[in-house]
Amino acid sequence: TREALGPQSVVLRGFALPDVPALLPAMQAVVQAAPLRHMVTPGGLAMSVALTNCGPLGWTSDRHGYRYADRDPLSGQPWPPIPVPFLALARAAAQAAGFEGFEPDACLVNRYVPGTRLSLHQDRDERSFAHPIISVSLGIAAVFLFGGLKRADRPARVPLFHGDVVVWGGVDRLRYHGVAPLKPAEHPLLGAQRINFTFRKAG
Ligand code: MD5
Ligand code: FE
Repeated sequence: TREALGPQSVVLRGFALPDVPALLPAMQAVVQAAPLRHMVTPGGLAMSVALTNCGPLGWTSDRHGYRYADRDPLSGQPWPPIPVPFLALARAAAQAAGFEGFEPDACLVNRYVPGTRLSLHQDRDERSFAHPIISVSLGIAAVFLFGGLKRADRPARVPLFHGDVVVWGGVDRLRYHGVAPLKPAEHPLLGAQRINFTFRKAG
């Protein structure tokens, strides 16, 4: 099923479920090459979300700011490639939402454990805002906060479950958004965590 979140954003419920058996081992290979880590923000605090990347570009943060980098700052090596099943899923979801020809060059992998949150922000480190963003949720449920174009706009609360895929584009691309603190729960495949893959064309 599909639920419209905004004029050009949609939740595809369970869209990733058939791909989970291929996604999980591929993710294991990514985190083995580029471990999940807590990056520091320009404000000097460690993020509660642990993250890593795959693909030509990876999103990073440190005391100096946020940027996309072509190497993992921990290893000095390029980020691991985007696994084929990840790419196939991102392309299929974009197409299902009406965005033809989406070719991501960045896949951020976020890990949330109970208590982890992501405060309200806009995604604006990408070169162009013309491309959609695809987000895949796995593991325990989260409440996604979907705001407006101004930080003060009160966000809607949207539960996201294992296998859900969300596509944002067009007029919804720069909306403020975040994730409410995760409630304790256990998922049969992933345990007490939520994994999110976020696909972008950043360069
Ligand atoms: C998450 N991650 O669930 C979300 C999924 C991030 C992040 O927000 O920056 O890593 S991506 C949600 C998103 C992206 C772009 C636009 C909008 C939402 N939006 O307009 O609401 O870990
Ligand atoms: Fe974001």
